[in-house]
Amino acid sequence: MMGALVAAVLGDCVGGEFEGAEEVPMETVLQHLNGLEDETKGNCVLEYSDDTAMTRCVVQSLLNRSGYDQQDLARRFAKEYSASPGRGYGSGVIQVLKKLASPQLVDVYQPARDQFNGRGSFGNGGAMRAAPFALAFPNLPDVKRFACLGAMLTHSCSLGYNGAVLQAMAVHLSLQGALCLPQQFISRLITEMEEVEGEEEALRDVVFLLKEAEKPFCERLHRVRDLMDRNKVSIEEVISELGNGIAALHSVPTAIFCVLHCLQPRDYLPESYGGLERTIAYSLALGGDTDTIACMAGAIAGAHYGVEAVPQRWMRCCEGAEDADMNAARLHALYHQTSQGS
Ligand code: R7I
Ligand code: MG
Ligand code: MG
Repeated sequence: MMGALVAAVLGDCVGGEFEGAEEVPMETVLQHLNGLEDETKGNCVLEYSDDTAMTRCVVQSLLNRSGYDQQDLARRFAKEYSASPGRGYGSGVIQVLKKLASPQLVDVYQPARDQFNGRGSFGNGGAMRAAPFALAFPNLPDVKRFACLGAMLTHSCSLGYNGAVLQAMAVHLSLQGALCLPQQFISRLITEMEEVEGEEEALRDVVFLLKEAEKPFCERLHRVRDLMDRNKVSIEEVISELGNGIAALHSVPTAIFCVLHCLQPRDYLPESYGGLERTIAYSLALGGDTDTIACMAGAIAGAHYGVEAVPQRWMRCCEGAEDADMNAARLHALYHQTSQGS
């Protein structure tokens, strides 16, 4: 369970180097990762970005309020942004965060609804911070519900908040050991998303939103399954089939694929790497929104492999990794509390 939050921070910190790069040769990725192991460099510090900054707000809010509290979480997002605005936030979400700071605000979901001419953002900012919901609630319906609401504070388009629901579910199932049976894992996600995307509001958004499939996340998850079944898949194919961009639809299924693909050793990755290291390295090699894809893949993989699998040498370099370790333990306690209460 600690693994999920720690590996998410790791993905964000090490992925920051390549965010927005079009193509990243694996060699460059491995060099970057090897650099973290270089003792002579002293204290290397890779700063975390908005992905971790907002995840920390979710963690703190869940802990302080012993559950989901929209007012409290909205206030924390706004406060965090105004304290450190330079963490690389998406250009749209900044407007929301400024409005959330207003003490006159009555409906904390309203600023998100006003984005992009009233359609709401489809960015991956809701999904990138969804992991703590998977850790805090013992049953899947709660995980889905609160991941969705937590995302809607900034992302009111179904393509934005459903990405958060999918990411939180992937982490939650992974925590329960579901990645031991990868085929069943992906099938379960598809079944769950069939239901989520069947909801009326999601359909309306998507139809309005142009050429997407009727159930866009389900369609992408089917592509993940097809790619999984194949022996050899090139990075180019992964990018063209699943995407590596800033939209939740073009990054959450991609992150899930990274984890599944790296369950086995791959000949282009060092033999000394365990699954968690493979997952992060592979996520970076896709280029595009590397910090966020590595952060989300890291959360899912970290839940599966556990905190013991996180390389100490990498962890030492990443701002906020120690905190994540501590916070995950506290969230775990909340989980037990919630499961006994219900
Ligand atoms: O989703 P969001 O919080 O951004 C997260 C990303 C991650 O990669 C972070 O690491 C950080 O780098 O940013 O922020 P938003 O501003 O809501 O969405 C991100 C971007 O997606 C926007 O700036 C837009 O470029 C684009 N976008 C849209 N464009 C047109 N129409 C999101 N929604 C729309 C839309 O509806
Ligand atoms: Mg970021
Ligand atoms: Mg990013």
